[in-house]
Formats: sequence, structure tokens, C-alpha cells
Amino acid sequence: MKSRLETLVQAASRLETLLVMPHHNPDPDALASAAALCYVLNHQLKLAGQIAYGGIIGRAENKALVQYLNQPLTPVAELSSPPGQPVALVDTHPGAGNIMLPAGAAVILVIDHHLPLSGQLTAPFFDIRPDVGATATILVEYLEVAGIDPPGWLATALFYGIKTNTLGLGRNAGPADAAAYHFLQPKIDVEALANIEQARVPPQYFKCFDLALRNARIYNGLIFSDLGVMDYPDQAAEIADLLLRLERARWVVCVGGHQQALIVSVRTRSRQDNAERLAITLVHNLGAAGGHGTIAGGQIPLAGHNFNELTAQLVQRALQALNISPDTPADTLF
Ligand SMILES: [Mn+2]
Repeated sequence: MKSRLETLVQAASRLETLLVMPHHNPDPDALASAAALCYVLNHQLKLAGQIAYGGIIGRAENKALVQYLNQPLTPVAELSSPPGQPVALVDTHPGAGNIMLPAGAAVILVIDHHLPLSGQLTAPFFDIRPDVGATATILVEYLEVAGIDPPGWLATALFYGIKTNTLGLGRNAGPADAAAYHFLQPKIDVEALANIEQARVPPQYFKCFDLALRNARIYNGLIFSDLGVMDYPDQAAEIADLLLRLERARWVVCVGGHQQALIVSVRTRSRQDNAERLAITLVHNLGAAGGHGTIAGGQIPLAGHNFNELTAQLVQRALQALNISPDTPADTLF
């Protein structure tokens, strides 16, 4: 770990600026990891990283986290990055399908826990560990080895990142995640965390739930739900997590439109199943997907597609991939 820190510091040592980018529509793990990387580099090199993100931060908890971080986050669209702008990617990697780099950007650092699907990474520094449940876990190791005692806000954000990504260490988590979680726990701001987790939501939030539950169709162990047009892209994942609790559920696929894309979220209950593989099969030839263990997601550009036909096609693809007869009658929730 010490040599990894040295290599990281070395790779960033001559930079004057650094754009730190989490993936599109960043989640708490991506946001906390971006903030932590800035903190480490500022501590080690006095390098002031700028965090920039694409997509939107829509989920109420994530908005509350951003407010709590009190750290400027710039939408990519508002950037004017010079050619050759050095970029660090966190919780994603080049070619992942959930990151759009500014034109001419040069990826210098990559820290992620998603396994690259194809090709070799050529960044000067990369630390990719598919065996950990959250990128925040990796950043905690850098803080520890650098001898940094994280301030309460950073500990809280990283803790929340690990907590949400692993459902409190219960999903896709390993020993490194547990160690990071317990390292952070005494340092967190308990009240702030409770406020983030219980963030207030607008009435539309429940409207989306209502639609998702009415639209849920159950085919043996697969639940498929079409959320229609969503207020923010994370809604598909949020509802997929909820539906996965249904007694009969082994797989959940939720789809919903946001801006010009169909967002696809995939969940499975079984550690033997591979959510990423199903997500990739679903979007094959249509869009991009990625994931980690039992959770995955993807998106399909809607241009040139009829929303309902596309959704029907995804149902057929899911049934075929899961060896469920296409003639299986669909049940409803109630
Ligand atoms: Mn993430």
C-alpha cells in the first residue's frame, strides 16, 4: 500500500491542476471517493483538485450529501478545460460507458472497483480492485497509509459511500470494506449521516414508487418494472433495490426514461448470479452497461426507438437470458 501511495503521488507530482471525475450521475461512493482523492493529493502535494461530474445528482440523499460536503462540484457542461487537461477518474475507468471525458482530456489517475470489460488501461496510475465493494474503501487505505486522520465530514462521506454501496457490508463487501468501515465509524458525524439518510423527498418520489409497483410484472423469479419517465436517473436503481425484497424475486430489472436515455438497473439476490452479465446482454447493440457483483446498470440512447417497443424487447431479452419461457404469464404485484 505504501508503494501504491508513492506511485500515486509520483503520477500527480508535476500537475498544476487536476480534474477529479466520478462517474455520470454520481452516487455516494463516487462522490466521497472524489472528495477523498482531492484531500489526499492536497495533503501530499498541495494540489487543489477540482471535482466535475456529468449527468445529475437527483436522489434526495445524494443531494443532501453534496450539501454536507460543502465542496464545489462543477457540472462538466460548465467546464472550459484546456487541451491536455489532466483528469483523475474515481469509481469508473476509461471506456466504462458511464463517463464522458472533456475533449482532449488526459486521464492520469484511475481508482475504481469495477473490472474493465475490455482493453488495457494505459493511465500512468491505476488502482482497480474488483474484490472490494466500494471505491471509498480504496481511498480509506490511501488516507491511512498517508497518515491522514480524515476530518469528520470526509469520514462521514466515505462511510456513507461504503454503507450504501454494500448495504452496510451485506452486499458485495469483503474484509477490506469491513476494515475501512470500522476505521471510519468512530470518526463520523452521526447526526449529519442521519440527516442525509433521512433526506426529505418531494411528492413525486412516491408517485414514481406507485407507478413502479403498479407496472411491476413477475415472471417466475424475474421482476420487471417500467418506471416511465423518471425525475432523475437513480430512481431505477432505488426501486430495483426495493423490489428485490419481494419473496419470489431472484432478479429485478427496472427501466425508466431520463432525458434522452433509457436507464436500466439490474439486481440479483444470489451471489452466484452475475448482474453485470445480464445488464450487458440486455443492452447489447443498443447501449452500454457495467456493474459489480449483484448490482449492475446501463443505458440506451432513446433516439430512433419507440419507448414501449424497446421496453418490450428488453423483457424478451431478460426472459431469454434467464431461461424463462417467453410464454410465461406475467403476474402483477397486487
Ligand atoms: Mn458508483
